[in-house]
Amino acid sequence: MRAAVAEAIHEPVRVRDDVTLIEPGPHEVRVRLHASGICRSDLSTIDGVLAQPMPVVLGHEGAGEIVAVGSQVAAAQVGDRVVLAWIAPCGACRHCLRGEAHLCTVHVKAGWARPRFRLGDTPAFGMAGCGTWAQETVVPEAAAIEVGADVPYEIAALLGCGVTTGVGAVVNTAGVRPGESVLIVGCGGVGLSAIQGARLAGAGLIVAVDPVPAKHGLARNFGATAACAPADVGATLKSLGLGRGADHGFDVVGRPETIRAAWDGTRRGGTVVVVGAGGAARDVCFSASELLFDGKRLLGALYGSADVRRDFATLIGLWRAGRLDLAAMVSSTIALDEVDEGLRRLRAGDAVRHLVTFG
Ligand code: PAD
Ligand code: ZN
Repeated sequence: MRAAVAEAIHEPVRVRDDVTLIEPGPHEVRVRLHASGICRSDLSTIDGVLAQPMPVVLGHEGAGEIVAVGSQVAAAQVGDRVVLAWIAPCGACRHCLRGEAHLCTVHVKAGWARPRFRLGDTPAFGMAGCGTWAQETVVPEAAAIEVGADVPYEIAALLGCGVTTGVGAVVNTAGVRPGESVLIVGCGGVGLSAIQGARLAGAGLIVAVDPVPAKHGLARNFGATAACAPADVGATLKSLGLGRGADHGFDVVGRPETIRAAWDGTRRGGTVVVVGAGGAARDVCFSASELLFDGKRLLGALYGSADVRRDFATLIGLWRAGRLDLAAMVSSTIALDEVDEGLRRLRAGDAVRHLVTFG
């Protein structure tokens, strides 16, 4: 079958047609992909910012239908329409039992121990345990979450990463309450989802920051009160009566300076949430004094602190009720062969989400 593969960092992504899959294990399912988003984390894998074992079939934000199930699969059935979760809760580890399903590593590690793709004779991994830029993939049953047959694949795919992460960072990680003020640094697919999350949580003022002017109109469309360039954050907050900072600040870029911008734009006692996925070699500076005396809470929002078993259904409910705009998140749909162009446009900052579709 065909799949888009990164063989080494900084190498161009190649669409190969000699990719094969292992047979699903007893608790695994094989999924035929219909739609898959291009997320910045795919680009960060190619750039070596996010470490992934290679060669890797890219893509981790996908939806499709189950075409085969392992011998001990409990509930999933051939024909089910599913969204793939890149952190699938095992349900039994310490994190799962503590209600921290987003920190479960059981299935992630299994994907590293037993790569599910082959390039000729060479084993290849699936990005973040998924590998959704492929016609088909094999994942644990727990990673294939059923959605109703009424949910178009192009809509369902978005839940696999960006929307769940952005909305979840606001609702689950920060716990934004009605009337509170929010600062969002970075207005890509995840940041715009965070803006939608802030609107859903009933936030008062929502301030969006992005260097790309075209993102400002989009941010306002999704619910931001104001949008500005990075250099203008202080003045914009002040003009809205938030001179001491917003109640909650979100970094949705993942660079030291944007994490700092989120921290600096948050009031004393407020919550600072890191959503962006930065590299292991990048340090962020905080003084010992400010960490204590500013009394801010600094939180990481891995996968929007989501429990996919709960949150995918909640988000679909909001979409069905017309309260979560998923169609507007899609900038374009492209074929697998055009994935390079989608990556180039994401890098240039002109995309919300490009969706790879498989017909
Ligand atoms: P994206 O490239 O679509 O959006 C990033 C946005 O940041 C773009 O609009 C840029 O213009 C903007 N930007 C760049 N520099 C600045 C700056 N100095 N100040 C403000 N904005 C800036 O990416 P995305 O939305 O797909 O992903 C955003 C980040 O979230 C990225 O680091 C990705 O890897 C990470 C991510 N994290 C998780 C998670 O589990 N926490 C999940 C998915 C993605
Ligand atoms: Zn992602």
